[in-house]
Amino acid sequence: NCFFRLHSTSWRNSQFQNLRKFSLSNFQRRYENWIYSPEVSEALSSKKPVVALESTIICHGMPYPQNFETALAVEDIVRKNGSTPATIAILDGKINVGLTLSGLEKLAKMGQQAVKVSRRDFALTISQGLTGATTVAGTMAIAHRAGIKIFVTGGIGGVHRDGENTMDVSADLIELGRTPVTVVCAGVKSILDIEKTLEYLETQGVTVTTFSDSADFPAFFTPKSGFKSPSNLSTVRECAALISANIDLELNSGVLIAVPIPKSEAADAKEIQVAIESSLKEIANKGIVGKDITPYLLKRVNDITHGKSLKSNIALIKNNAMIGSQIAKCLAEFGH
Ligand code: PSU
Ligand code: MN
Repeated sequence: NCFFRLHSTSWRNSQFQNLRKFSLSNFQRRYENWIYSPEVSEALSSKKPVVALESTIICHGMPYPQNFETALAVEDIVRKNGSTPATIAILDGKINVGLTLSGLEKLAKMGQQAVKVSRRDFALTISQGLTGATTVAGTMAIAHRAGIKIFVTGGIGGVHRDGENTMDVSADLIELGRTPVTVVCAGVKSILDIEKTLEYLETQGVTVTTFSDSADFPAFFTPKSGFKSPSNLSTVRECAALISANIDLELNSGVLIAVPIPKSEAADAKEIQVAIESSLKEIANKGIVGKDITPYLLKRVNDITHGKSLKSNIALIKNNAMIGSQIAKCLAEFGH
């Protein structure tokens, strides 16, 4: 779909649009493609807490209709815990901060037909008028420009296994190094190399903390990865104080808060591990590369575990939404 659009869009038409834009100021040009939902726009202008949510998890991370139901449920949890949800995506070339019900449904039904938009994909997706789902990196970039400081998701990308040879390191890690947004997630999936991911976050200068009494960094489907988190904080208030200090210093780097999945919702570690190993063999055999790797692994792990991984995935993102919304509320009380 994307390939077809690239080669068929009228060149003359796009040249014409570019010429028209010369009469606008840089500022007008920058925001001409942005649409805020009334709810988000009101919250931002009255300095109420806002929580950004990503859309790649909807289009490339979960099947329909669970993706649609989960996206709606997560938005509601954010509201119930005192913040306003801002799901971010690109619809027909426009950056949407906060989606309507129909926008959300369109994306959920499009699934993998939507472009997976990380930092490098914005210019192309917008200039070609395409519809895209933003990754953690993409969502952070937009959230920051919209003035949103907290972003909740399930899991972030990381250093892939064998990444020292393939150089497959998610752009999420570099974005965390250069964009001052806090990402609340359930750690990193063991489809990745968790140890190297933590190492790389350190290199990028990202403040990493685990929201727990224990300093064990979580492994997404399970509360413990066996790798030590650089720090751990056990209250929402401490998390908000940490973010506040990061913002005040203007370090311009991000914060990662890893929230372990509640024990009652955790998946069977061994069953997940077996599913991951066999999915990793499949990508090698099928020659799947680049941005298609993560969506493929997520889907196959879910198939092999007969939906058990999806069930845990939904539970942990809801838990993250609750905590992230509470942190955003507390951060607003600190004046941010
Ligand atoms: N990990 C998950 N679920 C997801 C993703 C990662 O458990 O949905 C998505 C996120 O949008 C993340 C992206 O930003 O995959 C990372 O992709 P890549 O590995 O290609 O950088
Ligand atoms: Mn990659």
